[in-house]
Amino acid sequence: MDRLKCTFESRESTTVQPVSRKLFNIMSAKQSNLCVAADVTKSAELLSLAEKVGPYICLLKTHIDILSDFSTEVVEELKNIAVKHNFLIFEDRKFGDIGNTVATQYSGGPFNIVDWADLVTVHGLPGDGVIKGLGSCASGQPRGCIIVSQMSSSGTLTSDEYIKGCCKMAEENAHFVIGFVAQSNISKDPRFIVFTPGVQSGCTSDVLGQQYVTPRAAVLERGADVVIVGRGITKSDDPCSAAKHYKEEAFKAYQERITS
Ligand code: S5P
Repeated sequence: MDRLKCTFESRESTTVQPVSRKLFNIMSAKQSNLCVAADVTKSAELLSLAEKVGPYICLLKTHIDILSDFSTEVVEELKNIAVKHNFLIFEDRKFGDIGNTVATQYSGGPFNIVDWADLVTVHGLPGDGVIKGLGSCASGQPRGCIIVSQMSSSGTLTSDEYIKGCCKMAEENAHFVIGFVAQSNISKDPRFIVFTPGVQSGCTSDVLGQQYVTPRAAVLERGADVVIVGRGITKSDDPCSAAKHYKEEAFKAYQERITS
């Protein structure tokens, strides 16, 4: 079974990982493979954006440490909005340390991420202790991680060998790993979900090394299952219509891929 040719619906039954199953289910039900990167710095902005884009997304990605006014109330509110609009929450923490350290970062500090984020990102660099460390904190809650295996930024050090190592790590830890952040078709395994950031229509880069492709190219040429769109939506005059537009483009490309 080639990941690129399978429907999200059929892929749900290939895995027992609870967050993967939930995400495949949401993607099929909402016909959305769009994740919005909610890179805003005020809690009110985050909640207002989540309300606006909620109907069109399967996932909302946060960088919770950029909020200048973080409080536990904001994550409580965010969880309510996620339930209301049926999307999952993904904290892009990019954990990259030894297991013991990431476990305390995940389940403590001001953010207590394990309490509210369905998904988090990890770097493969430390080896699979990072995954085991996070997994040890889940205590029965449905939680999972995504391995950042290949980056969108120019000059990235994610070599082919590194990517292979990340894939092996995912296979050996599939109870907690739900997929990869990547820029190409790095895995055919239908259990794993490929998330591709660096997506924007009508713009190819920013001034700090970010590189963009269109949602269509991400899905059809690079093998993305889920496209991650930040400023293409958050900086638009109308984030609601922009989210609707990206959702439709990305899902149409996915439908073309599975039927071609
Ligand atoms: O390789 C990567 C991995 C990630 S998770 N490149 C990325 O840009 N990201 C994240 O995706 C990044 O941290 C940001 O939150 C988002 C892209 O935002 P945009 O505004 O450039 O679309």
